[in-house]
Amino acid sequence: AFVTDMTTERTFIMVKPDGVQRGLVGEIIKRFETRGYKLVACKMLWPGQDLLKKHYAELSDKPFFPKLIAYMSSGPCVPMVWEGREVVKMGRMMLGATNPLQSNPGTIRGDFCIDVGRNICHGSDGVESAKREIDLWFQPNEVAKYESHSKDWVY
Ligand code: FUP
Repeated sequence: AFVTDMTTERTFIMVKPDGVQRGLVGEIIKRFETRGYKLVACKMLWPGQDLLKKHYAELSDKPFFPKLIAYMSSGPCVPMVWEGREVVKMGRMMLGATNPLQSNPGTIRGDFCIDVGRNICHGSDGVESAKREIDLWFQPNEVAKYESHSKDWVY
């Protein structure tokens, strides 16, 4: 192998209810897979308000908070953990800006949405928040440890 686990980082990516309803789960997974990142956890879950309020605790004072919680609890989500070199920063870059109208074409939001309140996916904004979010959404035994055959080619 060309690379050790020292360079491996994890991020929390989640397809939001509008992304699930619009059939964009596969498209979003495909972009991370083909980029060379490794999927180590994935499930479908209709999140309750308590979980979402913890997830978005930092935003509880924002005027859009109630609408955000209503939107996010309106249907099933697909939370995932992706692993690979600088995946937190690159995941944000692949998603595009929070506001889809500021997301460049070629990004997930820039290609598939136009409304900040319906921006189809979430990605952790830092290594620390990624750890927090992974622990919030997944049990340790839901995160897989396995060797990816593509590793020697993409790194
Ligand atoms: P992000 O880190 O990209 O998830 O962005 P924020 O944590 O700032 O916002 C979380 C979610 O709140 C966004 F994905 C969409 C929603 N939001 C709004 O609905 N209106 C806003 O003005 C800002 C964010």
